[in-house]
Amino acid sequence: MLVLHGPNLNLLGVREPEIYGRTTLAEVDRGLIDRGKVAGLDVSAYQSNHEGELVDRIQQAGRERVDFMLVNAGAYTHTSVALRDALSAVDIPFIEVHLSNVFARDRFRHHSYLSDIAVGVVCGLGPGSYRAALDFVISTVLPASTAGA
Ligand code: CA2
Repeated sequence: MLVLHGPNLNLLGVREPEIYGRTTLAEVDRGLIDRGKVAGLDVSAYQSNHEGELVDRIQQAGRERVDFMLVNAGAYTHTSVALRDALSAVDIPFIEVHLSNVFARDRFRHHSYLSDIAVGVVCGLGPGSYRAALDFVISTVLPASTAGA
């Protein structure tokens, strides 16, 4: 499973802790990787501030036949047809994740180019948004996809 982080999320835990908390991105990733390992799930993570690099990583995930993704596209959530097209093209199921409650913030954050093609959306729980999404994958999605294997 791949966790994809978009622009500025590398600043997590370093800037604006009142909105995004004090946990760093490395700590978020470590928590997900460790939780995955306990469940027998290989979790890798990738962050980029560049739209094209995120598109490239999604296409690579398609070639690697990645089974599931957690996607926090950051601000590109609200702007990027390119990320939407890439996610549609690879056809890998994904959960859209946000640290903050985007619906309690600026109106322009209420629209997402990704939500309607996502399995689901988790927002507002801080790093717990990623954990909740991962727990869903571990308990619901992957057991079904490996049933009978
Ligand atoms: O709440 C989220 O996870 C967001 O995806 C974060 C994006 C924002 O544009 C979305 O509307 C919601 C912004 C990421 C910026 O991350 C920072 C982290 C720490 C300090 C500054 C920025």
